[in-house]
Amino acid sequence: MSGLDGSTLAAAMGRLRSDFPVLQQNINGHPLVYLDNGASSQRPLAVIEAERHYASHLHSNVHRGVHSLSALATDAFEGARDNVRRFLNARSTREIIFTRGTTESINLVAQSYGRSRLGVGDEILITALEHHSNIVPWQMVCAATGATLKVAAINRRGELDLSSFKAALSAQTRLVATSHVSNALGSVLPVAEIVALAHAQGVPVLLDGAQAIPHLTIDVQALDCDFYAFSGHKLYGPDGIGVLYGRESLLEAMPPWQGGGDMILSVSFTGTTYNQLPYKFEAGTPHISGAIGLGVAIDYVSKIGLPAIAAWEQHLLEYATTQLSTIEGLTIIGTAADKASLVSFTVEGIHPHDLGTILDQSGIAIRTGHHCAMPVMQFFGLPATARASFAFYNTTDEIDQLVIAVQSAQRLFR
Ligand code: 7TS
Repeated sequence: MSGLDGSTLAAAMGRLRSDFPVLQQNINGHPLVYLDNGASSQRPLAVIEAERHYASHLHSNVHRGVHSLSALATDAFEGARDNVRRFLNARSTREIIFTRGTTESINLVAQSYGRSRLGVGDEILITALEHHSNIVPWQMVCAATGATLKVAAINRRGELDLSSFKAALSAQTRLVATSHVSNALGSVLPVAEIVALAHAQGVPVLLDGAQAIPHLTIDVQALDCDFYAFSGHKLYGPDGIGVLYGRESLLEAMPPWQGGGDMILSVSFTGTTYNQLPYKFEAGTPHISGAIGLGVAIDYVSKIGLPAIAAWEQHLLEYATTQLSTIEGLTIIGTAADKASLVSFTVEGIHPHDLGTILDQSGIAIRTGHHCAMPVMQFFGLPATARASFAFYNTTDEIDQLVIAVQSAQRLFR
């Protein structure tokens, strides 16, 4: 099935959707229309089966036992790491660290890289588009070290203001941390320019790829980023598992951030020798079934192909933008020239939470609120927005149903 383009993906939609048990349900008496993929996407049977197979036949601890099950579990776990490496085009599995998700990946860099290198006068540079997961860890490390958090501005379309970014990048900047795609608005950030500008000053760059990973082909060598963080549950994989890619030379120089089993070579009461990469950053028993499920999710997505997924999702984005724009009183928040497949909007006279509750009565799941990006809401002077976020398994019919449900909510509130 590899090499699909957007239209052949559309033709295969019935078969693709049948891979997802969650999508086959009725919610509140209506077929589920799942448009909250930005929060978490659904898992195909292949992933569910892989987790079940692990629990039924392979479960054991990894890297520990000489017995057969431990060896099989270790092989499956390390095989998943190699899938991630290939998916990101990282040079080595030493650069692939399993974490609980994007949030933990960013905290790892903040606590290990940040705490060990930052001091008074040093600066961390983020953007005004960040999820709280790429703000609060830096605030914490700044509070602990005396460093300062700087924020590059955005414009009214929800695009990064590159001149503000350039002005904020200074001789004191020690790290740039930015989202690849904004979860609140869908804006794709100019990460190539960001990396080039930062590297010209010798500053490493962390990319928060939580919202990019299901939509864009990620090649960490082409991006030339120093860290890349993402979560399994936004890539049709399990929750509680995620990845931190890190450039090997940086990871080598960073201290561990959590201590415990697996991250050591030897321990005595006089001192400890740490394990090699990537285990130095994987203290304790990892989420073995989660990693295996993520490996299978990567296989699943790769088989469809990210170019086909991106083409279909761009079609959905354009269709949704056009159709929603016909609704009087509806305002789309975030109109960047380069967007991933999500639409944030407000409807005059209806609080987003009320709208979300009404849509739920028709089986339509959207996210409403500040999307863990309160500074973005503050910038637009809004308490919240409604957000429809699309996966490759969504259809234009589902967008039509969204439009009809918004219009009937308007009649209810009139
Ligand atoms: N960064 C971005 C850009 C995100 O969108 C999210 C989750 C995170 C970090 C945190 O990911 P986690 O897996 O560690 O929780 N975003 C959302 C969302 O938009 N709606 O629910 C979760």
